[in-house]
Amino acid sequence: MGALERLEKCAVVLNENLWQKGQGMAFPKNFVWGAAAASYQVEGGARDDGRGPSVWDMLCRKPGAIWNGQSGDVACDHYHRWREDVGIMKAIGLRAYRLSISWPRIMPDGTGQVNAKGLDFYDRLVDALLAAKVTPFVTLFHWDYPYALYCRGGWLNRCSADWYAEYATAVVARLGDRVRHWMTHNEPQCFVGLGHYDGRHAPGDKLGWAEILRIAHHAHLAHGKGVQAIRAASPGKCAVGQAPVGVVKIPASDSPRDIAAARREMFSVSGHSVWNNTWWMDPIFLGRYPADGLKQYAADMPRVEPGDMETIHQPLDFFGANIYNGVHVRAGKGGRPEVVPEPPGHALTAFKWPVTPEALYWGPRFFYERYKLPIYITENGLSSNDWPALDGRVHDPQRIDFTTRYLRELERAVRDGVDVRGYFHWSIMDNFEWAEGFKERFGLVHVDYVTQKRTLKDSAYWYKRVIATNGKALRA
Ligand code: IFM
Repeated sequence: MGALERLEKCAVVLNENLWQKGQGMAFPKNFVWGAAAASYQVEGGARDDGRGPSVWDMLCRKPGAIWNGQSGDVACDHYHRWREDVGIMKAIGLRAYRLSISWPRIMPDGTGQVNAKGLDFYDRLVDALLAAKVTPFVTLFHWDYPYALYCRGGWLNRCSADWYAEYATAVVARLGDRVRHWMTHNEPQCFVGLGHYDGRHAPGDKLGWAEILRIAHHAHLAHGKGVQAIRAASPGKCAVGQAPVGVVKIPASDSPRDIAAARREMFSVSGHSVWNNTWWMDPIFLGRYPADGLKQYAADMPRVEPGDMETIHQPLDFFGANIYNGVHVRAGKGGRPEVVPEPPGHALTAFKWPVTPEALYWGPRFFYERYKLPIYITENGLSSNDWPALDGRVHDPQRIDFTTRYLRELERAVRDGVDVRGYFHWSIMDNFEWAEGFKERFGLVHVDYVTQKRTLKDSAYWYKRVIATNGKALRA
């Protein structure tokens, strides 16, 4: 029996006893209850104070690219309303807020000249968060890539790793005395795959597979050089991680065969698809590309120069996982993994994503087994069709139900020995959902994009109770 299984057995017995006495609560004392957002999705202020254009500004101008021709030009106007927004975070009792920095706000040309006014914005925001006792968790890159760099070849250019490190240095040199938690990239699968392979996201390219692998390698290198830059520029101790998409496979039953099949499927690479874990995570956390991927992609592999894998494989402090759902898998003939489709009528979010709470058990558990780092759920949530009702409130029972189910599963993972340190709900407020414009509402807080009025949804009040009770309210 492996260490995790042994730990799991003890933890289950221990916690079930406590549970019956009504005291069982697996979330650790300092569990980080947070919410997240990203610069281009909330800030607006697209032309303010010297911000340069990003690839998203460009894509939003392309006819037909974004739902109803919308853009993040104004979004939630957080660039001007950050004081009010931090006040809302404080009122909810958030322990942490995961924000991202807009690269073209800091360096309008992507490299070189630093825009002091851009840094000032984040400086004020960080101070306000700390004053409100909300810890900032900062992501350096959540997709708003400087257009100027795209014109220099963007991620196809190997220099992109050095450009990224230069930008990271500028940010950390300014904020590192107060920000202690850093993430390099958000969901590289998306900005590489959606942005450069199927073209739905900025910059809207449809490149070949060899180019995609090259871009992925440069993104890995940027991560590695970014981590080095963060550590070099940070005046004190800091924790560094990344927040990839967690592609989760859920065992169809508790049988060891199904569990093994799901694990195997979760850590395998198949075909010309970016939707896997190991191509993105193994180089960073283990220092090597996965063997099955190397075999399949031999003809398209980019040049991996001596020292690249060492640069990519920097010591990290945590594993950030963005998990929204998972796919059920069982052991077929000879133990071969087989996908089990959801039954007809299975619950879906407004985005038509399946509701699969166990993803927040098996995802963290499998990632912890493989990468052996403390885990933060850096994103989880749903879009739902909610609006201010006649009573003036925003009723979003689906968000409460969804999140209760997912958090109960996360707690089960904690009880079974997985080192989960925090949970960030996506999102603090409704915002610009990329190619879907403002159609999908993911927030705990409703935003009226015409008046910019913020209304706390029922789920925000519910989350406040969850935070205040360190999760006990999930059982109420
Ligand atoms: O809004 C996005 C976010 O930017 C990245 N992760 C998924 C969210 C919902 O689609």
